[in-house]
Amino acid sequence: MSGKPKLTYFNGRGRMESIRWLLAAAGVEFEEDFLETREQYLKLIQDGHLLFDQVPLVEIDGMKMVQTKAILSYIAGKHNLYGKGLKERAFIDTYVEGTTDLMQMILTLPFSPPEAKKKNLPLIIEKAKNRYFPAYEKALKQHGQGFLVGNQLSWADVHLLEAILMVEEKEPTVLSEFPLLQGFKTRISNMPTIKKFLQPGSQRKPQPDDKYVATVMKILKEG
Ligand code: GTS
Repeated sequence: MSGKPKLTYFNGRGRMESIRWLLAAAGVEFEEDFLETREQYLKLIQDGHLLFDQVPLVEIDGMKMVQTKAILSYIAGKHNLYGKGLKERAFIDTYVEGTTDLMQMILTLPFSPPEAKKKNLPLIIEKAKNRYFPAYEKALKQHGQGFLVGNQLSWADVHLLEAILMVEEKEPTVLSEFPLLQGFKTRISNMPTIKKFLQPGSQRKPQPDDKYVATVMKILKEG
């Protein structure tokens, strides 16, 4: 056992991608086990490794953790990315929930039928522009510290950058009306650990394609 956290999930973004982002931002090296077959998934269940029969699974510090949010909170707390005190933590949780809601809509898109995909993408971009990004622009303005919470990088910043890049993949000009978010994106992207994660060859995963969707469906669906 190397002592590095071990991540078990499909070879794609999904719910695990934010965990990869947060570990990378914290400068933590990690190993990955990719699920390619339903048999692998069923074996994890049979061996009692998945508390709710679900992935992501992260083996860390002697624990076999499931539930994305619990895993992320643990990593954030362990690596000083979870603010100072209860109030900063409450703000971080609030901002993270917002970006989770936004990213969740994009993550589920490839799994929806073609008509829903076509209809929902413009609605998601509209929500990013009119609901989520104005809120983060305002938060940065009011806080005035270059970070969302406190005066150092937190989980909220890492998550927001992930969300910005995800929406930009769909709509490259989405930040044109948000000058503070543009500056935020440049600043946070250039932090050494994050810069490294954004370079080709890192463990960051590409946008899901049809093959990825088919693999996930095959592994999770019976019959
Ligand atoms: N609340 C859980 C979390 O956030 O970790 C949900 C996990 C979840 O639904 N995982 C899916 C799963 O294992 C895989 S995916 O949605 O991440 O692709 N589903 C199997 C099942 O039987 O629910």
